[in-house]
Amino acid sequence: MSRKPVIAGNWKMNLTHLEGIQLVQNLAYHLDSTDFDKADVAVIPPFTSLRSIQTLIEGDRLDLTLGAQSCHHETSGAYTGEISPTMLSALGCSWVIAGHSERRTLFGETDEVVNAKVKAIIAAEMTPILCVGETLEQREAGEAEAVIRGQVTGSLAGVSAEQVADLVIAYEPIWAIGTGRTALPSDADGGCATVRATVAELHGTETAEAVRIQYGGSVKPGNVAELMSQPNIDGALVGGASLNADDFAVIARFH
Ligand code: G2H
Repeated sequence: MSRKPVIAGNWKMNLTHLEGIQLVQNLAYHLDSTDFDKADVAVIPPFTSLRSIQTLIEGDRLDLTLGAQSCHHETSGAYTGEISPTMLSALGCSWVIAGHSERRTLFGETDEVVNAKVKAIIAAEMTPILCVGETLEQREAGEAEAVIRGQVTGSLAGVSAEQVADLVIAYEPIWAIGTGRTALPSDADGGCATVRATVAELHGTETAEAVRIQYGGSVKPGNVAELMSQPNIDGALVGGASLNADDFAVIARFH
């Protein structure tokens, strides 16, 4: 089965809304319709930039899609400081990251919390980008596969096969995030293969063949082609390199 790659730029807590507009304008200058035929290309800015970038995408009829970095699982209510999936959907978001390792590590998000978010994102008719991945310590202890399996299983509890087939899962080994230390293509593919095998066990091979699995962790212009040539890798979740329009354009045009 051929799966359309998803190249998504996760800006994390970087860029003001004015800087964000400039980046997207530069990015649009580099990409043309043939690029979007070959890959879904998304920008995932901080909440404060969503409205201005949505306006730019709509006004200039760009093929870029918009995503958010997180959300709360409730639709509305007394949750000071939080943003709901409904609000993100109304802003034109197509994607929402759930369970990024920085959310898991720095903000205590468990598989249970991530699972509630995944369900809420789907209910709001957006696509979750579910992140999983092991720490260096877990990898060195030979626990990587069990950690990946546990996170996929826990984060997708109660999500149907049809819903899983439509989502995106990002395998991001924590030791490769923002460190400049990219996983070897074979290791990256191995992690993505574990994600796919877990989905197959949960929902069958058809679902596993349909789900798109990204690699994330220090993806750069110089390593993207080799990573994307791996059989289980269907795109990239890009952090640092997505903050530079030239670099992100090269990554998005890896094909
Ligand atoms: C992993 C990745 C983006 P970076 O977090 O999600 O970041 O490319 O900076 O390692």
